[in-house]
Amino acid sequence: GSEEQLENDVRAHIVEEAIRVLRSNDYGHYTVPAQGLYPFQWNWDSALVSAGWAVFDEARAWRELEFLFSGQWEDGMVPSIVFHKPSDTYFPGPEIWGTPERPSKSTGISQPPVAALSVRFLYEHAEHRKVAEEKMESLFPKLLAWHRWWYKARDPKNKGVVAILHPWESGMDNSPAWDDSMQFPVDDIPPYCRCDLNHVNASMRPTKETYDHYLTLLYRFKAANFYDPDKLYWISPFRVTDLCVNSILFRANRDLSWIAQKLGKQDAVDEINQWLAKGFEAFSHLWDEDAGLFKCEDQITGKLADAPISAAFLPLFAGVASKEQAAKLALNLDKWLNKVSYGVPSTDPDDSRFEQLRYWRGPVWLIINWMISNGLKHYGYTDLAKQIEDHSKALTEKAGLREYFDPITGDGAGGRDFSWTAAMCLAWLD
Ligand code: 9YW
Repeated sequence: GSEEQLENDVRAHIVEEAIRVLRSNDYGHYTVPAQGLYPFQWNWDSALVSAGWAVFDEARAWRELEFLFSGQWEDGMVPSIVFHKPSDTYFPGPEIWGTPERPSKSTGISQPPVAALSVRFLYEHAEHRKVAEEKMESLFPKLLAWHRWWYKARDPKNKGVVAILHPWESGMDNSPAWDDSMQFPVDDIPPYCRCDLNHVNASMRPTKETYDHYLTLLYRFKAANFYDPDKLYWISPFRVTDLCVNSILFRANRDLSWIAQKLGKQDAVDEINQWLAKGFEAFSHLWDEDAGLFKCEDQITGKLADAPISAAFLPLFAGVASKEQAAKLALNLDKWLNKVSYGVPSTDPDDSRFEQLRYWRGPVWLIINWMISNGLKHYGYTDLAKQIEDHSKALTEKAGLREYFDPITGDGAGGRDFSWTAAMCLAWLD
């Protein structure tokens, strides 16, 4: 009917907008998350954005991933940010991670390992099969080296799940799940000026106290022989089993194993399958039966972080939750959705730490919505998956391609013309 036609027109317009946003944030070989606010190549942003590019420019999509891996360290780590070109609109930039005399080419920490998922996505959606095969083959050893790095550098105790050593590594900077683990004393750090507050209202951003802790970690890691991967795990006062990184790593391992299989690399398949088996076992310790949710764990105190956050649902995306766990998660998610107008809020709205506008403490993020909805579908919760998809569409129709959204009012917040939100409209909500 005409209503459907109208909806189609609206979506077609958003797709055009999304293409415009990716093109305007395109620096040739990489896409910045947003002009001004985030002027470099961010790791998981780029991997997610490559799926958006894939919809209308396959060659450009591959280039995004190749350029991300041009920043890979010798030990396999792929940094959270690669500083290809200078910019003075972001803090902490290359001079802080390195030194003013010798600015760093990248940060010294990583981010959720989405790239293997993207390689598989690009390969499966490729029209240029031959090119895709070559690209997949050349990216494979780099992906494998990165996943190996996670286990070597971030799981030296062989738990089967990896630690993040900085909230920035989770991608969920100021999640309430870190509150207890961030109680370590702040060092006497050099004075600094935050650039983010030039772009976005302070009420939507992490607090000064949180930033003091971020910087304390950064300077301690730098003092450890410039981010020595063998040292950081042991010296970090922040060491957490994060559900976002671990769910994505688990899923990425499944995709990497699939890729290895395609390429006939049986040794790698075996190695990855061992990670999966160990990971499966380790995830069961992150399950909170009373809450019916997965929880992050502080590896220093051994305690589960009680905060109910949206990453609690990501084990569905990983495919690591049991049927019973999935049923409880779906029940909880349904409750959360009934408390807001638009889901999925990044913290349970009933929790005292919920803040509807402050970054990862309440707002809705489309990339997380995509992962949760994808996971729900996999477990057969199609109605719930559809509801999240509809909310996501409604948000972009109401507020545009913003960084994140207020779950109660549906207003857009944070950066504008945001690349990964655009990519989700192309690769998921088309
Ligand atoms: C920062 C770019 C990044 C994302 C993170 C998000 C935020 C702030 O922006 O980080 O200073 O790096 O929390 O997930 O990759 O969009």
